[in-house]
Amino acid sequence: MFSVTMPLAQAIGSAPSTDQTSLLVAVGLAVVVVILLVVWRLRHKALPSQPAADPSTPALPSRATTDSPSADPVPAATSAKPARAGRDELRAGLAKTRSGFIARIAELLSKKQIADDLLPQLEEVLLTADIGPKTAEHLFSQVRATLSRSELKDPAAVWSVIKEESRRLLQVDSPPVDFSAHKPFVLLVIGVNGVGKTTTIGKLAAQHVEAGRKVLLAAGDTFRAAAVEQLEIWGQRAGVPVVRGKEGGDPSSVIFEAIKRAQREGFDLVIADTAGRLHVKEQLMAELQKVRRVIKKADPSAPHETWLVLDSTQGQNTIAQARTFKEAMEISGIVLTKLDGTAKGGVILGITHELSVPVRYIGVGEKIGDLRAFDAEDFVDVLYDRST
Ligand SMILES: Nc1nc2c(ncn2[C@@H]2O[C@H](COP(=O)(O)OP(=O)(O)O)[C@@H](O)[C@H]2O)c(=O)[nH]1
Ligand SMILES: [Mg+2]
Repeated sequence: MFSVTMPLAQAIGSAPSTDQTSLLVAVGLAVVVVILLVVWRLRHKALPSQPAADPSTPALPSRATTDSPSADPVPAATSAKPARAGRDELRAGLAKTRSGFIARIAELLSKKQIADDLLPQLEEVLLTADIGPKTAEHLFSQVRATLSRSELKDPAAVWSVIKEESRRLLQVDSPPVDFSAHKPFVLLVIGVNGVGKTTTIGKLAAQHVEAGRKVLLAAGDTFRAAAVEQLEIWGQRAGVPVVRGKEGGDPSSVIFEAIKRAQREGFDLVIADTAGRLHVKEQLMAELQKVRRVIKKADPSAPHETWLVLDSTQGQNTIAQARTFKEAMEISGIVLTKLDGTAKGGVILGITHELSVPVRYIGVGEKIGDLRAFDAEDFVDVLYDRST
């Protein structure tokens, strides 16, 4: 600056010629333009553009604003979808399933033009895919019915029909759960032993606590002391109390007591655990039906949701289990666990296809955060993603 302004001052003082004057004006203008450019650039660096809202951290209303029924902040299954958040975690959770039948279909369709004997091969892959024979036949017949002879030679067209039909099967038409519709809201969790009921309840409790709800757990698996202790450990992790009865006592009365306490003490949500191992199937179903009747004595509108937990590592067995439970109980949702540990996750298609019950959550690990609200769009996109 100094070296420029000094000659300028000197030049003005010594009455310059017209040529010198225009040269000096030009230099002066250039300097001003350079200074303005530098200032403009610095300002832009200092003021970055408005950041886009972070989709992974949706703003939850504070507790004070959640009392109105329409302002339900609730977790996952009901909240506005945190757009595409956690896709990588879902991809990791589905890695094994993606390497199973999906990879085999992809391999079959990997050539630019498919050979004439594609259809029998495709049928075989689908039938051995752990999605259940009924669903396999359904997908196969959709491919045949939708595509013309020439389209059947186009791998992208075949892939797209399978993917879109899978999406349709998973999108069971069912309204999302409104956990603020009742107080206390009673969620009954059922399923055979070892499928992940207690673990799922612990994870769910943590999510609802995070959403600002007052949660009470009912230790309805009274047959094993260890089952009650396990629920208590989850209760501590999630920071919620657990109602327990005597070992070997009546599960119905424990759940009844929990609902009564929730009514007295203003809890928002009661999640009831149940036993899954009884000697005979009929005995288990009769026990669960009794639980349901007794719950109705505490609150005639309850249970507000009954979720069946199924273990995806059991493959097609889960479809048979789901059928049995559905015959005995009204089931409003499915939780499919252990997707992280199996290539048999495609069974989810068979479950929703045969039962028309919505999948509410999926378990993708043993940790407290490893329970994801099920989103058919995301699930199918990740399952059928061929980019990796
Ligand atoms: N890998 C994995 N393990 C799970 C998942 N959910 C539950 N488990 C495990 O499955 C086992 C049985 O779970 P538990 O909740 O006791 O089943 P319950 O008998 O139905 O109550 C435990 O070792 C859990 O840690 C999951 O999503 N992924
Ligand atoms: Mg249990």
